Amino acid sequence: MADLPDAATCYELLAQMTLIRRFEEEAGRQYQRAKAGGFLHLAIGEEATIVGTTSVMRDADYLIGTYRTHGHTIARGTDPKRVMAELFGRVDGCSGGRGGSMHMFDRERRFMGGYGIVGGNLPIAAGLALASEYRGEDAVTVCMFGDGASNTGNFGETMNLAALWKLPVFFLVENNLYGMGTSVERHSAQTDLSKKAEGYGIEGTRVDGMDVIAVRDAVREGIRLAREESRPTLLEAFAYRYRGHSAADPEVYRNREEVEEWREKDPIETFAKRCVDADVLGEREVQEIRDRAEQDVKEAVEFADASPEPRLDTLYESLYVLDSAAGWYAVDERSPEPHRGEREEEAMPDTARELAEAGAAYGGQPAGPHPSQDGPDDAGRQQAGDAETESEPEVAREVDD
Ligand SMILES: Cc1ncc(C[n+]2csc(CCOP(=O)(O)OP(=O)(O)O)c2C)c(N)n1
Ligand SMILES: [Mg+2]
Repeated sequence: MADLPDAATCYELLAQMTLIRRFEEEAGRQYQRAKAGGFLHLAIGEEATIVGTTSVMRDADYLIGTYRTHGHTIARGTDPKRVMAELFGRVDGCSGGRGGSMHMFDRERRFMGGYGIVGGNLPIAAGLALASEYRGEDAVTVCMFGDGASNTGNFGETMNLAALWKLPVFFLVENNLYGMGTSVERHSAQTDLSKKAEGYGIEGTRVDGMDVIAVRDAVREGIRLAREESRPTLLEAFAYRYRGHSAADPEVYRNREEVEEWREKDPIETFAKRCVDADVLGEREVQEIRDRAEQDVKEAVEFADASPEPRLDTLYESLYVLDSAAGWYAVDERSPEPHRGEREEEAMPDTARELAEAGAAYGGQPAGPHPSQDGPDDAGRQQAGDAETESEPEVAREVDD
């Protein structure tokens, strides 16, 4: 077992893991109370992998993750208040309330998201690393993704280019044994995921992702190789999510005993005990950390509750592509004059509301033809028109993702 670092570092590691755990427990509770919309994926049980990794990153390094990244955002230094406000869809959220649980983002702290597309963050990580190299920055990009993501085409494509171009990137697969309800044995021909990039020239190692110190040491070396030798490597960290894949998971693929077995190895409890047994931290300090986390999370909820919802007339701000939902067609029309949906700031409040309601109602519809298939005008107006005849737009809640 690797040696413990100094007391101040141990305190900080334990404090971060404890805060993330409390934050996510509360996020789950707030979700049940319908304070947070959309999907909610909790990483409870995976805190040592998260904190072990970020604790050896420099401020200038980039981190990019998946849709299970509340903890990663907090560990990167974003105020939990802003993370909770994002879950609540409020203006003070770290993505302005536009992203929600799956799309945390903090450019200032170089946390580059937050992606809902499994494996979608991998090529972006290579792009970030390429940009750093191009600009002569000393930064390393750390890319974290799930075991399921290692099966995507993006994985192979990214590994190939990262190795070929010797990019300053470090890959970490958070192996929590399942991709949704499918175990690694049932979804991957190669179950030793650390070997999965070997054919591309990327070496891999494995680490106990429940041990924050072991993760720190393994990640430190991976980052060093990326920074000093431009050598990308892959680390497989074994961890376990105690909660379901998302808030709507009947968990038929595993039994209670398995979850209990992993709880015995809880990354926070075992680390706290180790620190106390080694006299590096006292019981009093451990309690102080718990109380502080409790208080921070309470304040985060209060802050999020008090933060306003984004103004309706800002609905179309910060959108890159608008033509993905019928009723919200604006940039798929190519003529130069402004079109419906483009000038909400200047529109009368009624127009903004009408557009927002059409879009929200469409969100509750079964998937129909994309507007561009039949021409934006016909299909788009048809869908929006249909929705208007319904008395109450159906609110889309999580069923599956
Ligand atoms: C390209 C793509 N395919 C499928 C999905 C649906 N989906 C969402 S999460 C998930 C499981 C991914 O598992 P893993 O990579 O192990 O990450 P974990 O959820 O365990 O953290 C799937 C299949 C998706 N979001 N994107
Ligand atoms: Mg997984």
